[in-house]
Parts: sequence; structure tokens; C-alpha cells
Amino acid sequence: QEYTAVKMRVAAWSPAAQAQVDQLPALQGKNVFMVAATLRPETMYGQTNCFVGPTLEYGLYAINDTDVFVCTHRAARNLCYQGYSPVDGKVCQLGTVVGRDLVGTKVLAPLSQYTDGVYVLPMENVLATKGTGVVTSVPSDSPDDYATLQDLLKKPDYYQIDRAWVEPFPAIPVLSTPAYGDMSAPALCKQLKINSQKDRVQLAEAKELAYKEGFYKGTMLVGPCAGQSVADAKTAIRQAMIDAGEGFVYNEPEGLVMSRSG
Ligand code: ZZB
Repeated sequence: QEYTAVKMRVAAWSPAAQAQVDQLPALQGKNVFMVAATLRPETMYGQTNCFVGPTLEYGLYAINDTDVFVCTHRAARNLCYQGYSPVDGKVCQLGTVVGRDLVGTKVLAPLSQYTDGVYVLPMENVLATKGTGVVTSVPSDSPDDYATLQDLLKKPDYYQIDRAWVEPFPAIPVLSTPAYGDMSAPALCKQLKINSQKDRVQLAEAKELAYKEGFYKGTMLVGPCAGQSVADAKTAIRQAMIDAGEGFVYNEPEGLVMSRSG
């Protein structure tokens, strides 16, 4: 599977993460990025937050002299063979942090209309076995993201989040489709009666429908590719992110990747 990895620079750690980072002198003066794997680079204009699995373990990995990536160990292993390690084929781990402690960290999401930064939030269904374990969130076009944010707003105390990390960042229209209008995810969640991130079966169907309709019939509403078809814009937007140093190609070996349905 070929993903676009999106570099979300850490602008301010959560207190829990800061306390741990302070114990790691190797991080001094480094640019630290939460790195998210996506198949939808054209939707990056609509990023409203970043998701981690609260119980998953993340590592801080040196990539070169200046950059440190936050991702799962599994992803770091894959990255070290793709030029993202000081020594080819070896990971250089500087520290560990559990997802729960990353929640509340502020990151800069490339291309997002929320240019002052967005927050790291918890999502129950983040798989340790796919991508980087860091998921960038686009609630306009990803039903999983939309449903999870609704959960967080309904039960902020239960999920141990601050509403101020969610409420000021509503979904932004990015592309338009004939079937679902300019925000596929809320439309599909309503149509399929999805009330929570726990509605796994309906969410899998909604994701499939959103992917198909967006790719084959979507038209961009924002950015330099506004007015173009999604199919045409996808590659151009991805390349622009790569050229700007805000993203890169991330490959996962076939066969080692487990599907969400298991
Ligand atoms: C931004 C985005 C915008 C995404 C969208 C989807 C959609 P797939 O097809 O199953 O490979 N993702 C990435 N890593 C994980 C993970 N470890 N656990 C759970 N979800 C993960 O899914 C790839 C997509 O699943 C990625 O693309 C990412 O969310 C998420 F508008 O990134 B996406 C209709 C979907 N729309």
C-alpha cells in the first residue's frame, strides 16, 4: 500500500507529553512531527485535528540531524528502509509516549485552513497495524473522523478532552459530490444512521461509499485545484505537499498490513 505521509509539526506539547519530553535531552532543538498516513491528500485542506489511539504506544524516532517523527514502532521499522533514519535499516528511537499523553498536543497541519494549529485527540479505532498509528482527521470527508468527533463533543469528560480542542474547529467543505453534496461524511453518517465511532459495520460501508463517490465524481472546492476533478487534483496536491517538504511517499509491505475488519 502506498500512502502519503503528512508531517504535522508539534507546536506545543500537552502537559503530560511535555513532562516526558523534558527528560529527553536528544530532543532539544529538534523539529518534532506527528506523521499521519493518508490515502486522501486532496482532503488535507479540511484537517481539523489529529487522532491517536489512547492506549497505543508511540515512539519518538530520529530521522536525520534535524527531524524527529512520532509514530508506531512498526511504522518506524518501515520508514528506516525508505530513507527515514540516520542509518539505513536501523531505527533510532529517542523515547516513548503513550497515545493518551499526546492528547491535547497542538500541531500544525499542512494545507489546513486552521493555520494556527489543531489538536491531537483520542480515537478508539486507530489500528496499530496500519499506517503510522497517527491519523489526520478530515470530518467533512471521513465518516470515521466525523463520528468520532461527535462522540468527543457528546462526552468530553468520558474521553478526557477539552471541548475547546474540538468546538472551534468545525468541518470544512473541501470537495463536492453529486450524491452527498459538499460534506460527504456528515451526509453519510445521517443516511446510514451512524451515531458513534462504535458503529463499525455502517462506518466501513460509509467509508467505501465516500471513497468511491469522492474519487470518481468529486470536484475540488478549495485550493489551487478548485474546480478540477478529485481524480486529477489528487496527484497535483500530493506533489505540492512533497515539494514543500510537508509530506512524503510512505510504503507499507503487502501482506503485513491487516485490514480494519481484521
Ligand atoms: C485522511 C482522510 C480523509 C482519510 C478522508 C480518509 C478519508 P484504508 O483505506 O483502510 O487503508 N487511517 C490511516 N491509518 C490508520 C490507522 N492506523 N487506523 C485507523 N485509520 C487509519 O484507510 C486509510 C485511511 O484510514 C487514511 O486516510 C486515514 O484516514 C485512516 F476524507 O486520512 B484518511 C472515506 C475516507 N475518507
